[in-house]
Amino acid sequence: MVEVKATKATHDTTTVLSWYRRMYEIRAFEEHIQKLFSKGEVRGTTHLATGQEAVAIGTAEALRPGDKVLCTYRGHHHCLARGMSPERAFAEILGRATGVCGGKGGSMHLTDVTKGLYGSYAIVGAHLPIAVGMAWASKIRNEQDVTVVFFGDGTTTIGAFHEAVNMAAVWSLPVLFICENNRYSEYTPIDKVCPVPRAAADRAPAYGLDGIVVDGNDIVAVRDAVAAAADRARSGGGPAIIEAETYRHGGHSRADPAKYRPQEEVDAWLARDPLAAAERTLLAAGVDTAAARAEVDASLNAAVRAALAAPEPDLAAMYTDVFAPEGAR
Ligand SMILES: Cc1ncc(C[n+]2csc(CCOP(=O)(O)OP(=O)(O)O)c2C)c(N)n1
Repeated sequence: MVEVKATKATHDTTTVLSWYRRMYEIRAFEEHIQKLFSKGEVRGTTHLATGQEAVAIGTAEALRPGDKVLCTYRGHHHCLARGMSPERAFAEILGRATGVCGGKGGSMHLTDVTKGLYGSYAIVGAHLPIAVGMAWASKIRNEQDVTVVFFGDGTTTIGAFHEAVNMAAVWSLPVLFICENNRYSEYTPIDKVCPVPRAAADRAPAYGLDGIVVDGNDIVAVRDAVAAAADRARSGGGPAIIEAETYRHGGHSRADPAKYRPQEEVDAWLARDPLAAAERTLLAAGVDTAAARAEVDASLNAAVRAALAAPEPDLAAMYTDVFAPEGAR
């Protein structure tokens, strides 16, 4: 087991402010989604990642433009961190034609290959073998890209996780399995269904890998762990399993009030909120954060207005993008 500790080094306030701004954008984006959902504007459901923003920003900081990312239905933060346009993400979640998938994917299926985002997947574990296939393609083509696949702790109890990690390890593929351990698989605490304390990292040795554990609420620790694993993977060192310990502040989905969680647990994790921590660092250094928030708020408000004003997809769009004979676009 390798634990990547948070670095004690201080970072210049410009860098911390940029991380704060990006985490705040994700948080505010999801607050808009929650409001739109309450007004009945979002069809189906939506899964928020409030509290998990540092995993997304830390990973995005470590990746190169050509690297590929796959995530789950809880993926707004990964998509925004990787550069998806908030306006097109809003439009997608609102089912508008200007959305990243033409309004046909919704909250659980955000995708934008121009930003290296190869899909959000609602079937638990289904995307892990896909990520392995993508990493295999990179290896065959002699490309230097790594494929990153995010999943939750609950996913480690599904067969596809074990098949994917096994094949990636045997073929030494450049794929990073990043488990966002937010301690719950829907409404079930992970320790009720998983026999080891670290759902992903403790299982890594069974596949000949080191289990890497990192504080998922610390951008620097996440960035360093991912950067080291990516460097190794690019030079033929094979896959890595990184378990980022974090917490979702809310329920599993918008329909879940999350009453099953002990209040002390919630309070302890709220005290470790990565956004609030970045703000404390900045305020202690005398940096005002209000201007950054105002700027983000103004741009997100405009993005929501534009998305709401956009048309719904044409009925004929139902028959397009069903097959990809020329590959993904
Ligand atoms: C194959 C499959 N089985 C069950 C479900 C229902 N389901 C949706 S989310 C979820 C829990 C996943 O938990 P975890 O992997 O920890 O991800 P998190 O939601 O915490 O990010 C389950 C069982 C599903 N979507 N797909």
